[in-house]
Amino acid sequence: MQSHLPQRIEVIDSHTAGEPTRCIISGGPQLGAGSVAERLARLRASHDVYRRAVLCEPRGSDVLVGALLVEPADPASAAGVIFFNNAGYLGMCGHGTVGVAATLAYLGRLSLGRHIFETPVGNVTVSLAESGEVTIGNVTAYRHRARVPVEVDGYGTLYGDVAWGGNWFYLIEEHPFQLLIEKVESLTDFTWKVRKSLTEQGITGANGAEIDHIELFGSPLDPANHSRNFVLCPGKAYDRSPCGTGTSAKLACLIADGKLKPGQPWRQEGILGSVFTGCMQQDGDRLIPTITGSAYVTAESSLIFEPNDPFRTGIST
Ligand code: PYC
Repeated sequence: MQSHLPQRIEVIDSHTAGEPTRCIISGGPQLGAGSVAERLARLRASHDVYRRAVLCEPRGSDVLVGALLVEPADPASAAGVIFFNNAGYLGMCGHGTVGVAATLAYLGRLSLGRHIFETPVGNVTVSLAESGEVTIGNVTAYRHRARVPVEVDGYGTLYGDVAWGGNWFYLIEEHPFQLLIEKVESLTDFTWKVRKSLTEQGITGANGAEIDHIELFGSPLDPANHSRNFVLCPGKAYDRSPCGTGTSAKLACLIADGKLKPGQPWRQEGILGSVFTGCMQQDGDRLIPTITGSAYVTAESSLIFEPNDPFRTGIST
């Protein structure tokens, strides 16, 4: 059964390193019991109107990432969370997890220390420090394929790694661009072409999964950092933050190339100059990326959906 929007949905907005997150606090759909992945399947099949109404214009924008809080399957977990954007749903979201932690702390619902959040792609840990800094222990990240060629119209053959960091990424080191905010339009055009070329040429993540994030790397502007990136998100917006899942994918590639050791910090600078500190931690035979960053609450709002509003369910293209 398709669901109908309520008249009001309560949200808290935050930004993490410049990238916004809109967390639905109340008024979300009833998704029943089960794992967060099962509830995402129900949200996608029967309640997608919530995503469009909350995230897309006129109430949202292409840049926003949404976070729907759901009851965790395990009562010992602090929260279940489903992330979404203007184009669809995300497996995990690093900046969004930091934003949700800051939001729950703002509401007095998350204490200092270590907690578990359940996501559709697995459990992550969230450690809230007294400074407000949040460290995520992400799902396992790995490089799926190294130096995969793709033909891109106007650019010839490019090479990139395909890696998982909670979402699928194509990571490019060699490209003709300077990673500067004033070049964002050409960076977006280029990475969008890469994304379409990957799809056309059948280049995918494991089990045919679509690669929906493209990541470019370059030298950092601040010598205290190790690298700078530009990340294109699935709905064609660029990530204002250094991207938590993208940094996790990068850590997996660095480890696979022997360029980083477990426990060694990696300071990833994003296109705005904001930084996530990443580190690959050995946990038995698993490698767990940790990402540290800070988020700030920017608004506490009621979204209103008047019954006669022709755009009450959002403008989606
Ligand atoms: O931080 O993982 C992230 C992310 C994914 C898309 C936007 N931000």
